[in-house]
Amino acid sequence: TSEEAAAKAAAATADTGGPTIFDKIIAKEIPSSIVYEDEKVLAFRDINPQAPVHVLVIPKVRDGLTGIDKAEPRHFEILGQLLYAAKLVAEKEGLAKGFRIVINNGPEGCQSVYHLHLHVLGGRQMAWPAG
Ligand code: IU
Repeated sequence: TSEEAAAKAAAATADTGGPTIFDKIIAKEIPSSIVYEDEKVLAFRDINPQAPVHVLVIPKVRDGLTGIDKAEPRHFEILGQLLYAAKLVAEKEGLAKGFRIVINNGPEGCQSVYHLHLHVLGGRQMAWPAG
C-alpha cells in the first residue's frame, strides 16, 4: 500500500559513515541466520522478510561502501564477489524459477542501513515496476 511505502521511506536514514548493525552481525555479536559465508562475503536472512526467501549479501569489510554510490575502481573485485555470492544464495535457496537482486541507495532508494548490501528476494512471483 502507499501507507507502507511511506513508512519505508520514513525509515530511510542518511549516510553518516558510522558503524552499522551489520558490523555486529559480521562480528557475530548479534545472531543471524547465515545462508552463505566465505572470506569476503556474508549472506544472512533479512529480519523483516519481504518474500519467502529474503537474504542480504554484504561485504565483511565495508571499505567505504556505505552504498553503491560510493563504489570506486578499488571495489571492482568485491562487487563481483557480492554478485556471484547472490547467485550462489539463489541456487542454494532453490530459486530455479527466478528471483530478484536489489540494491537500495540513499533516501529516495529507501536505504536504511549504510553498509552496502544486496537483497536476494524469491519464492514468490515478483511484480514490476518495483515500488
Ligand atoms: P535497506 O535496503 O537499507 O532498506 O535494507 C536494510 C535491510 O536490513 C532491511 O530489509 C531490514 O529488514 C534489514 N535488517 C536486518 O536484517 N537486520 C537488522 O538488524 C536490521 C535491518 I536494523
